[in-house]
Amino acid sequence: EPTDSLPSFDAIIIGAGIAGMYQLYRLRELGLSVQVFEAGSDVGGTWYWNRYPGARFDSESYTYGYSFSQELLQEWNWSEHFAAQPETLRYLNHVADRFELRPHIRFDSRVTAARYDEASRRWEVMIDSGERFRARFLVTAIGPLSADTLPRVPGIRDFRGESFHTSRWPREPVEFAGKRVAVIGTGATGVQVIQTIAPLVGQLTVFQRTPNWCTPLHNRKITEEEQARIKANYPAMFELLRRTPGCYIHDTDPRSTFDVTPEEREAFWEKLYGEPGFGIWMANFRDVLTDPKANALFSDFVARKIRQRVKDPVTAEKLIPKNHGFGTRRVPQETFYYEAFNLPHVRLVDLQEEPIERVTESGIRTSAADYPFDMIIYATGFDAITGSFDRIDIRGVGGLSLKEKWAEGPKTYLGLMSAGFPNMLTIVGPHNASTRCNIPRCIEQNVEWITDLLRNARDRGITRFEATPEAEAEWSRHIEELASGMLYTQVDSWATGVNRNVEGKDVRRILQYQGGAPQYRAKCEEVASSGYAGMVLA
Ligand code: NA7
Repeated sequence: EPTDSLPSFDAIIIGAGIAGMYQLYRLRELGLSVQVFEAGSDVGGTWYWNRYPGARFDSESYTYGYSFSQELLQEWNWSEHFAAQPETLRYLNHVADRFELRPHIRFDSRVTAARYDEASRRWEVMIDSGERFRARFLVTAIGPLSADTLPRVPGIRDFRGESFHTSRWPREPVEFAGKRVAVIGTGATGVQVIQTIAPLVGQLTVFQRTPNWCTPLHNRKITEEEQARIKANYPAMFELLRRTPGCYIHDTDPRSTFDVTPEEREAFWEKLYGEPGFGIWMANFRDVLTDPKANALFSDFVARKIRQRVKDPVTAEKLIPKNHGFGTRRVPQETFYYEAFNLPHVRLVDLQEEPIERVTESGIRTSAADYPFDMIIYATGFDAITGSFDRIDIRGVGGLSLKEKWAEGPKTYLGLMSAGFPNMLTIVGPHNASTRCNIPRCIEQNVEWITDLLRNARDRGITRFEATPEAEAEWSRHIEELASGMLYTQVDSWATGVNRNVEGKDVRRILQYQGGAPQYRAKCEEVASSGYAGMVLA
């Protein structure tokens, strides 16, 4: 088929999650013709795919919803301070219906390739049916944690029981009663699954490679009174979220750990441990995530909590991280996680002592034993931040491959674009503040910045824009500089791009903007108001 007869749009958006839906809303408002392609059968992205038992927010529900519509804010009632996945998916469906987004979204359509054509200054996009489409602008809204990964061990396909990756959980109900269940992985996902299914299963075996520092979520229902207060307070709350580094209601404590007496310190940490949400991570003393001594003291506080909550001292020691400090990896939020290990039918297998050798027809074989199972749950995470890009064959000017360009680490300008890939924008891309953020807040900022750029392009008749290599190099320097004082850069995790299940992803890279959302927002605004410095518009 000749290229110029392909269905053509002003913009193509990849993904109909929180980011893609909002970008669609804004570009349609601008009067552009927009087509969204979504791999899933419905809207919701992360909340469409992650239906595993126990999936829920770690952000306060009312801080997470979209902020762009007063009507939406006032009409939606969150039922809990930290809503569970089914409620969030209902919310996103409500948004899609309310703003009539579905007619512009094509479901069950995974984008496999995108190629920039210089002659026409357009992108050509291919989906898994083989169909092709064209658009002036391409916006990726493909999620930082959407490319799921499985362990690189033999035999995964041989297993005869049920097996699921948490982010590919079936839509039909899964029965647990009486079953012998394995969970591999103890990240934020594994923790939610384990604490939820432990009381339901016949027998639970947790395969842990690295323990994490988990802290209590303290979730509860929102009362009618609270509901009214939340709705009346939205403007002030969003003002606060604009000021805090991660757009949470929790703001860093300006004091150092060493400004106070040991007694005051202990009392403050007790208070944080008893409060809901991420305050313990984000509103702790300012040096807990940067000063190794402060970090060690607080890690010791949490270790004592774990020892108090887990009855068997051997299991307790295994659940306490030894090689990384508190908060240097994503902190899983839990309810009953540590107590689950006190149940007689729950056991912990430490993969540092006995690594998995293979999956068999009937279960899992480690170097020490054969464990029989009816079900294996892979809570093994994602090829984070760049993985979703690597899975699409994206080609820029002269056939340049994005995957190859980013092989040693991403190169971007503002985390929103990459030189050599004109007219392409990356919501929640690498080097963006979004993955250190209460994500919808940073998504809204990304989307609004992109919308302003495309409005500008439309009004000024601009058909091509691209970041300059110099601006990109400068941004990379800035990113590295911001990350340099942070303890998390010395630890393997998805945030540093390490995933040994993926070829070539065994070295740490700087993938995130560490300056905080307010500073990031200011940088983006500066670029826009200077007439897009660092970019060539033509
Ligand atoms: P994470 O946080 O990347 O956790 C994945 C877990 O799976 C982690 O405990 C890994 O151990 C473990 N894992 C991965 N591969 C293997 C193999 N091959 N063998 C044994 N164990 C393995 O992903 P989540 O889904 O929990 O959370 C992702 C984010 O989504 C989360 O931070 C939230 O922000 C939302 P490891 O630590 O690598 O030793």
